Amino acid sequence: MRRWLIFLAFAACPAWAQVSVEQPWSRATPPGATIGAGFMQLKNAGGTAQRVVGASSPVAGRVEMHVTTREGDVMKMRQVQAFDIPAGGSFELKPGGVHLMLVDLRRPLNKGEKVPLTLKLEKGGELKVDLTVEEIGARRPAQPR
Ligand SMILES: [Cu+2]
Repeated sequence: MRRWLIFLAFAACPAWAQVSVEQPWSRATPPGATIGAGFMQLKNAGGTAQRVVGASSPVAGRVEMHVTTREGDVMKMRQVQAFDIPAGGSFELKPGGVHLMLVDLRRPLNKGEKVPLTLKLEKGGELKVDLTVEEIGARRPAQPR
């Protein structure tokens, strides 16, 4: 009986269900732009660390995970293989920092629309979010949501 209860607890709470996304957003792109960005706050309510190991969106040929580093006066973007969300913690994607890069955009992103995006977690499972598109060059999502 006890073993069964433990099994139920796990079945009802897969690891990926512990991860949530707050304020997913993007920025409008000028005509002809081939890249866009995705920002959000990733939260992990669970007791074990989680990793985002991939992302995809129907509006882009591929979605890369980028970090921004400063080299002298130059800001450079570098692709990474995963975003780590600590147990009980959060991980922020924001302009000038860590972000998702939508590469080979199939069409421009327009202010006010919602762009679907899927995050893939290392421990299995996917998180589907809608990026709210803010104006070109926005530094933060509009408030209130
Ligand atoms: Cu980038």
